[in-house]
Amino acid sequence: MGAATMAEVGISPAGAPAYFQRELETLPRAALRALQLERLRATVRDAHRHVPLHRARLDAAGCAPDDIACLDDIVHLPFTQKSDLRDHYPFGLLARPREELARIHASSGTTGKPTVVGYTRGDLDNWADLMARSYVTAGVLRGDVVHNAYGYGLFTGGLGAHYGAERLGATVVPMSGGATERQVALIVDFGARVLCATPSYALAIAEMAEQQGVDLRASALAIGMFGAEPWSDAMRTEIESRLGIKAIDIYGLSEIMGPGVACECGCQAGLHGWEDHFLFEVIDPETGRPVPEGQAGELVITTLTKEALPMLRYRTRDITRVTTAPCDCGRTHLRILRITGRNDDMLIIRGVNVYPSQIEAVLVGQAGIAPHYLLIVERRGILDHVTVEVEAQPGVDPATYDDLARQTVHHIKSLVGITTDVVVTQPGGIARSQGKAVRVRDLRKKGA
Ligand code: DLL
Repeated sequence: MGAATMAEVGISPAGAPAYFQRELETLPRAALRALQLERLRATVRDAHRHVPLHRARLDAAGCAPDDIACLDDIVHLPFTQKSDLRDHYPFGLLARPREELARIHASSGTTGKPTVVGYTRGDLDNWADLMARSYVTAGVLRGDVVHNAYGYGLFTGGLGAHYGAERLGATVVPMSGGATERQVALIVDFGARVLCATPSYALAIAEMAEQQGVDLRASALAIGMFGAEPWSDAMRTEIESRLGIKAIDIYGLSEIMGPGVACECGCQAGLHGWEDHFLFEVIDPETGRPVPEGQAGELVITTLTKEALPMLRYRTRDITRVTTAPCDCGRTHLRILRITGRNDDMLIIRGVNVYPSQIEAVLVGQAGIAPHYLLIVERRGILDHVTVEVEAQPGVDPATYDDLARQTVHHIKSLVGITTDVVVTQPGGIARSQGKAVRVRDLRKKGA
């Protein structure tokens, strides 16, 4: 379905929500599920026919593509995970000949081979539509200046946000990350209404503006499209007040597409996952079984329209909850609640499971403390131990740092339930990110 026929772009008479693809975004849930079933069957058929790994696994599980009678049958399909992509590096999971790829993206991968993903023309077309849909869902209008500070290159953030903005009919400023001083100047000079960046980099931009005496709250900036890393509601409040914008959460992953798999609407009450293109499940990461709606678990995604790289039950490792309750914006697609963190990032401190974002939520907004932090995890004897390095706000007397640290230890203990050491450093003591922030240094891992 082309954008030209469906788009109702930027038509937002006061109060009325604008849609990019109204019919699809507001499809009654029964029709949406029927569409999903049809597309699921086609995807499984395609994967079985063209991808040896999927064929072998489906056959071994006794799942013939034509046996899928209803969406719930998905639980019989085998999972796919990141290591499958690595093990079949670079093109082993493609369902189309390499010659039919229009583009390749890859994740850097700190260990071993990178994860490589490919797109046909049709995949890129759908991606641009879904990103454009996400922009409109967030409140972006045709003709807006979109300042894109996501990294360009193999990372999907830059080009994903770029082509979606072009598809919408916005004016894109292809900045990429870095050169923060210049970012501030161009946001002001070009009249950007929309900022695309990781939340941590958005904060670095806010800080740079403040240091330069530039008040971005007085600029045209109105909306931030922030994602690619976990962030907390406390961080949202901080960024919104410092930039004078509405901060919208956007989610995605390269294995499934890139940014635009799910995006918040103006209600900021969960991210609409685009169910006409993806099937979402939440499972218990231990047992692999689905959990009831509303309960936390690992997000699992099956692609429904991807040609080059169909993914069956991809285990994202991201922990969240979903709801199919109606949303005030009128969109019928389910909502994924804020991603608390990745399974891999979970720390177990004396038996308590902790995500870095929970500690972030305590630090951000605390008087005297700046929202820049690093968690250092090490083994002391038989126990894991966390030291929280966090910055003091500019202007705070260094003589009070120890007091601040003691208060922070107390807050973390009472709100998160773990005992940590806290070290308060001078402003600027923690490295700023230009993309995905590194929040944890794990000294238990070799080479950290
Ligand atoms: O980060 C795609 C993206 C770009 C999304 C720009 C949003 C904006 P990857 O590099 O493959 O792709 O990393 C995907 O990042 O599995 C999550 O763990 C994390 N992530 C992405 N968005 C969010 C979010 C891009 N809104 C991995 N909240 C995912 C929390 C997020 N975590």
